[in-house]
Amino acid sequence: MKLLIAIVNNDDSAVVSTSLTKEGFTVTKLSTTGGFLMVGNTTFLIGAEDNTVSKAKEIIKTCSQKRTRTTTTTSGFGTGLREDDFEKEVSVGGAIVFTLDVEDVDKY
Ligand code: 2BA
Repeated sequence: MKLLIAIVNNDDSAVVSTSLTKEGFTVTKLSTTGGFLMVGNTTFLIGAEDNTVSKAKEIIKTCSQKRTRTTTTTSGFGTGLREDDFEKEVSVGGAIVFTLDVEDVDKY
């Protein structure tokens, strides 16, 4: 079994979640914040059998759009965003997916 940690744009999270569950995946959705832009994104935890991992990744890829964002907030200053990062265009997403080996799963 693998654990997928998928970080997606908030605007795509509903369709990602619906599409995954429709295909039989079990997902946990976390509200998270990107450390650079300091805006909300969504992190999914997905426990998937090895032979279904590529299907889950395909769904996430299909449902996640790439966007351009401008750093118009000063909320990150002092926590990572530097002053010369202000009003800089960055490309965000589609999705970042980490794939981890799962040693064991216990369900009580
Ligand atoms: P943020 O950290 O808010 O980053 C938003 C976008 O800003 C990134 O898009 C990237 O284009 C740019 N960026 C991030 N850090 C930067 C830096 N130190 N200097 C210059 N530009 C930077 P994505 O790469 O698509 O990432 C979207 C979100 O996914 C990130 O939001 C973060 O929450 C997460 N993420 C991406 N890579 C990660 C990683 N290696 N580890 C943990 N989280 C990651």
